[in-house]
Amino acid sequence: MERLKDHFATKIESSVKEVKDFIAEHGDEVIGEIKVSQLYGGMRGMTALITETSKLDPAEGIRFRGYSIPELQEKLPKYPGGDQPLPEGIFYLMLFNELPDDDIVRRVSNNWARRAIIPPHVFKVIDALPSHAHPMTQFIIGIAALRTESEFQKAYNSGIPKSEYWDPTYEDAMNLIARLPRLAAYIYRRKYHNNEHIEPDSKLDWAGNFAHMLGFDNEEFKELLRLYMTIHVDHEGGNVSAHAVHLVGSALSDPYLAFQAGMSGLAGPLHGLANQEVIRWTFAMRDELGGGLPSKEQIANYCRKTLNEGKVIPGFGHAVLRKTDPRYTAQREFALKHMPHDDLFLIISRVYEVVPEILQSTGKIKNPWPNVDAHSGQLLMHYGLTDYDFYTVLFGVSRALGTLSSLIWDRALGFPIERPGSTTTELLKEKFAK
Ligand code: CMX
Repeated sequence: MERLKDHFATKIESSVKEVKDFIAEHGDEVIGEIKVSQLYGGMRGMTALITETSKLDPAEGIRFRGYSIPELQEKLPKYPGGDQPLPEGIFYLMLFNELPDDDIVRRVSNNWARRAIIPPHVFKVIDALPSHAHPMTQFIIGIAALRTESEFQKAYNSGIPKSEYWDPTYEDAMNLIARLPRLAAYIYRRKYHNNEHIEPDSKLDWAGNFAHMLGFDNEEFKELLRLYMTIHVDHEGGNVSAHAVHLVGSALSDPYLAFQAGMSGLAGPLHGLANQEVIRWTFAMRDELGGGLPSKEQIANYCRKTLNEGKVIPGFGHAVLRKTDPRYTAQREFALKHMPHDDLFLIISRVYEVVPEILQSTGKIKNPWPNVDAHSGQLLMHYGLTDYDFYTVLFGVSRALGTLSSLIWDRALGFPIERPGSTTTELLKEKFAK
């Protein structure tokens, strides 16, 4: 067995015992109540899942295995000469619950580089799609085509016992993570760069190589992608993409099927697609106002118009968070350091000054503050990645790290098939009429 997997195997027994003992001692205790309004309201605030890799606090934001984003920016290993964390590090932290050192991160990098082989039929499947197919459509179909490589499927068919499910899940997860940058870069170069593809450079780190295959060898862009790939990994278990991966995986659908389901959720405009929508909305505003930096009043009027048309202002609001998303702040700091005078950054900053008050004034929006998607497009635009309908694919590549490390733990801990109950309005009415 390889060293990383070997190390993971040593963690399983004690974790399984810990969970078993905990359930034996506290299994009958109550952690909350469910209100009727929550059944109709997208289960907001209802703790119903175990996701070990990260926890979202409404007031403070995300913590990965207890560490905030600024803490991780300080503590996780960096690329030589760089100052942003390497995504290999946050993956290791989420999966192993240990902070990695430089050596371990290099091992993860090398491990993924070895696994990053995509069979030719996957490219043929992508090539069969019309080039106008949305990049997320191509990404989801590419993941489905990669499923021919599933180790879990093979192992299940050969009758592997339940106690070993985690092993082929680990293999599939690691292979998929290793291959996604290549798949995403293929989609990008096919759609926007005349099908001119760039060979991987296995000497680079995972995100650096991804930037290289996309066609961006600028060191600053590579640093951006390392940050981007780190902060988008995970947002506890209840968001649509993470929940979908967990739910579909719970049927023992292999990681390719489970992750594909998650990506179908991420492609929705209220979730990950918001990163493309932010740029679309901002450009439409800029164009309507005649270009340049709009005044606060112009932005406010444009926001009111958006709301009056019954649309959302993309990049603002959150189902859990009740403050500015620390992932937004991390990106804003990157912009302040590297491009404080960028035209689009000035617009995004001014939008940040105007939108919360307008959203608050509607009286119905629980969180008027910006989320992760309000900023990411501006940074990518600055370095020339201007094809914004590709942005959600970048989010998706990163989200693999959190959702798939969680899925490995789901199998290691032997979590059952997910099957919550449902009821009907009629039955609820009857219940409360009594
Ligand atoms: N613009 C306009 N209206 C908004 C809004 C926004 N940015 N955010 C919330 N609202 C509205 C809701 O649509 C809802 O309206 P109705 O009562 O008429 O249905 C009302 O305010 C209350 O919503 P909420 O409880 O504050 O927010 P939800 O938990 O229901 O939804 C979210 C959360 C993110 C879907 C929502 O804020 C939104 O649509 N934001 C814009 C899209 C976006 O940026 N999504 C990305 C989120 C991060 C990610 O997953 O990537």
